[in-house]
Amino acid sequence: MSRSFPPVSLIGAPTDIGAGHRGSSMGPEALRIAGIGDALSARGIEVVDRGDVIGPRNPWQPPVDGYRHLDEVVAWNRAVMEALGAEFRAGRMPILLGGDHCLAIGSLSAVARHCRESGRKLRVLWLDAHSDFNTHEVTPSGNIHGMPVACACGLGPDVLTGLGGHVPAMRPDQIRQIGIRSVDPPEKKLIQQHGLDVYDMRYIDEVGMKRTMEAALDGVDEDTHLHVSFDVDFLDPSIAPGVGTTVPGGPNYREAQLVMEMIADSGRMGSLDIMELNPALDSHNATAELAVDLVESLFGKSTLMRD
Ligand SMILES: [Mn+2]
Repeated sequence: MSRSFPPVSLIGAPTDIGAGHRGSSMGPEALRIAGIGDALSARGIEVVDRGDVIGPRNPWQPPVDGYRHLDEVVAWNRAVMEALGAEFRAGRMPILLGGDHCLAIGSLSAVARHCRESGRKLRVLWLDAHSDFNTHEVTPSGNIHGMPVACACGLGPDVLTGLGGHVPAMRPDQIRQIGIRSVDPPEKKLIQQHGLDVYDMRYIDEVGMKRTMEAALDGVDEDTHLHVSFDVDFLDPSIAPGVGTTVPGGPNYREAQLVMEMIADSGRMGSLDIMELNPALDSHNATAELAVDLVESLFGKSTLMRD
């Protein structure tokens, strides 16, 4: 069994500018140390590490008008968007090594633009404990890593919603959220208003991960660009302690592997974010190593005996 993948570019974005804990700025290096490049090369994939995009330091200030570090968040996301855009134009698959999840505003903007320009359908799989659908009116913290999905759907400050030049960057019906188990009450109301498709842990418990993924991938075809935004806090904290916002009751190791294997089986993944890994909270880089293990499955390394 073999699949062919386009050449891959690793792009680090070492910042915790949108987070409530310091440390995800060290995520890219932890993923490199855990061997993400070699793991993909070993699967026969051509991999280039582009190094890190650069941006402003984290000034660690309180929120202003419901946003923490808005100017810095814009600068980082513009850098991410431009770096990913260059890879798409070169026919390569970007893997964004975060960094906190606010950087998905830049990656989603780049992916949405790429799909508009290439005439491809977009499907985003958002693997996360959180919906990240807050706005400055309802955010409890002002941390912009809780807002990227809302921004992508046009809810947020113009400097972020308009980053890619098209507002909204995407429609809620292009997004499927999986593993959700922590949503603020006003955020829940917004999600319902905008009709976001959420497969929360209750749904997964009731129908199982296989049927959840079949539903989330339904309609994906050869014209679809699948973007996977993997927040490491998607995983149960018992197997992935190295994140700032752990929530109990997430997918276990085997369920997470099944998610990745079914995405691989679709053959349509065109870009990937690996976000919120926080080495300062990890134990001997185990969470980074688990993330690399799961990425190998996303690229077709199967634990199964069948062909
Ligand atoms: Mn997130």
